[in-house]
Amino acid sequence: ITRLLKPLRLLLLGAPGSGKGTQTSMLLKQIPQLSSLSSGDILRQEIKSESTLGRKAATYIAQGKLLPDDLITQLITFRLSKMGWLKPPATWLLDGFPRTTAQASTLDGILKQHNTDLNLVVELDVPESAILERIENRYVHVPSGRVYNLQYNPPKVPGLDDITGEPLTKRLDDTVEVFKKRLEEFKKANEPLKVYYKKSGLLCTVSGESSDIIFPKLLNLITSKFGQ
Ligand code: G5P
Ligand code: MG
Repeated sequence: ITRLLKPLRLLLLGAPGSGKGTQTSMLLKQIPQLSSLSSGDILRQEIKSESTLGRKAATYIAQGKLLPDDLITQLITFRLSKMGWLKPPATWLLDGFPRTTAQASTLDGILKQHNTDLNLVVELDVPESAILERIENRYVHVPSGRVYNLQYNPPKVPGLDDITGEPLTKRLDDTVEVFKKRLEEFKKANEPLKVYYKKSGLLCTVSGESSDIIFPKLLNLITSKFGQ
């Protein structure tokens, strides 16, 4: 267990399949003070509940395209405010938002209005060759966002979530064709986003072939800056 001595407001960046969700759940286990929010998980819950927003989101997600900036920014900042994360001492982790410079500068503006800010951005740098095969073997539990992989972390009972016993599903964007498109979209948006966070001095990179190699590096980085 790791205790933070200062509030951490962390953004994880990384390609589709790089392990943002995986590192998030590892960090939550290790750092009880931390809470997380994943834009993709929220959108998948909206799709499952067949809300108006969910129906709209599905048309983008199914094609591997990013949602329009204003739509996703409104959705996420509403959640941030509802959860009390805009109040300065909050400690949190964002997975999947912001992912364009427009989203990033809007979020910065909102945080600034509340006298708070992001204070760490970490890019998970995983070779493309390592992530392609992860996606086809991924299964998810939509209500919780828990992620499984048939090789790397299989569920205890095939097809069922470890905690609730509810059925696992495939993501509608985890096909070879859509994955290619997601990767393209990622590369297009990520370069300028990295420049943006490099300018503000927040960007760090953690590299590795697997999540087990990345996790101790990520934890070290966090504890060296925020904890013991
Ligand atoms: P998402 O949901 O944010 P992506 O594409 O950014 O989706 P994804 O696919 O969720 O990212 P991840 O979270 O980085 O990837 O990876 P993961 O789930 O932890 O790991 C992938 C798989 O590999 C899992 O099965 C895991 O068990 C396994 N694994 C992990 N580590 C290892 C390892 O070391 N070895 C092996 N063998 N396996 C491993 O966004 C989805 C869509 O929502 C919209 C967009 O349409 C987007 O495409 N969206 C937004 N649109 C606009 N703006 C935003 N901010 C948006 N956010 C979401
Ligand atoms: Mg994810």
